[in-house]
Amino acid sequence: VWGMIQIDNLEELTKGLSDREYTSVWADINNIIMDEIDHYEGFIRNFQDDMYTFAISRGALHEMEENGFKVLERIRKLPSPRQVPATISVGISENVGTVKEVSSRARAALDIALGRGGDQVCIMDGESTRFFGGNTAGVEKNTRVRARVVSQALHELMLDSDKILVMGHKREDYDALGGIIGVVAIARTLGKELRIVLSKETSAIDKMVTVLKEDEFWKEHIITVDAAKAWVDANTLTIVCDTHRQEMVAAQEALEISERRIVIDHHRRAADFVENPLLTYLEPTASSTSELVTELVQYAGGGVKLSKAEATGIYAGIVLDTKNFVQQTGARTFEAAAFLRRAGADIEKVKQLFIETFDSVQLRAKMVFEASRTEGIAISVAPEGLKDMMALAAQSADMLISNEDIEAAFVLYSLNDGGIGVSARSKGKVNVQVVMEALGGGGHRTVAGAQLQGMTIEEAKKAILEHALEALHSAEKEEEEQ
Ligand SMILES: [Mn+2]
Repeated sequence: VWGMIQIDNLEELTKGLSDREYTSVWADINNIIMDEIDHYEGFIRNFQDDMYTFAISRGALHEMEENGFKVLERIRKLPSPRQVPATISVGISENVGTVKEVSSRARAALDIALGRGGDQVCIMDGESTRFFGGNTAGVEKNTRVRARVVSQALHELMLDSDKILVMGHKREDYDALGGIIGVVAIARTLGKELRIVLSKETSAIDKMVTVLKEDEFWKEHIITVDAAKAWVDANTLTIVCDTHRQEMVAAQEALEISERRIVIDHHRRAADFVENPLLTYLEPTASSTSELVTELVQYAGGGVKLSKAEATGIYAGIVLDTKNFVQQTGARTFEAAAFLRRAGADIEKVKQLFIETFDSVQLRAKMVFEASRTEGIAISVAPEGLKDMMALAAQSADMLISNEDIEAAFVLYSLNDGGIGVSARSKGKVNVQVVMEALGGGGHRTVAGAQLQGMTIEEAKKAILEHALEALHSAEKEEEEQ
């Protein structure tokens, strides 16, 4: 049985300490580790400040497991000068062929233990992967070390799988898709059966999906939620991007069938979490899942190739979540963007994606948010200075009218000739045709419009509201009389 031990947080433990204090902290930890292996009559060697390799008998491993790896707790309970508990991670491998293989598996097991947040033991015996410990909240480190470790752990877990299913959250956005693309690019090199499941509950990513599907690979490997449920089995490795909430994933049933799950996300930890993941890469300091997977792709090595379309798709994820590099953007965000750009990310294409998606969604949301409501009448005004707002104003009116308490909705926008355009919608009770006709426009009972000249926005709003309330009241009166 071969093993590796790493002290998880020697740097944090000893930051700012004198040499003498450093040595004393290190010696305390070292003694416990050495005693533990001695106790089981094993061989151990310390080969870096924080790294050990050891060999023990099968019987010893068995006993350690029976005892629940008390060594973790003994380390954690050491007095610590900086109030951070010391923790260690242990990777153990047995039964996997040559000494070379067994030692490299031990390294992989250690990476998985670290990837899960450290302070735990991971045992890989060629058939199963078992864990002990992991009781402290993992310290999220703002360094690339973790990206490298996670990349290796991800690689190992993929290698261990026959089938890999990749998904994002329900109603995928560009960041979820960017995460999916990165993971798929890594998985694809390993020759495993691979599927991507999309929820199809949104059209927000359609444009990018269409571009991806120009490539045979993407065309053939995207499946529906139902197909995913039928495809997965307990052994399938399921990788979730851009959410960690079980309720939010694109294909929840498929996720629950598979017992081997990985989460890659940048949102703050919620109470609801994908059940019992093998590996969690949760980095709330990162701008986006797309940024995280870009680093994973970089660490995965030269074999992983991104097509131009794929690099563009991941880049779009970063652009979305950083609102074009102004929000939550760190040095690593730009480094990831630079890597994607070198890989052929097409910035013009990304711009095109957002002209019809991000910008318009935001503008629509703004118009809905800023709507005022008087009884059942909603009125909103498109942001000033923007041209060609007719379609967006109409969509905003559609969104407003789809609310329960709104009977009629009006969205005003600037016309290129200086006039005011009005987009009107009704559920049917209020006849917006009559309202618009009173102002020189026209249309139907539920969909109408007008173009107003020689009025200010305020005057127009006032006039519309008056007519609309009149129409609403007369409709209500009619209802009462019936
Ligand atoms: Mn995101």
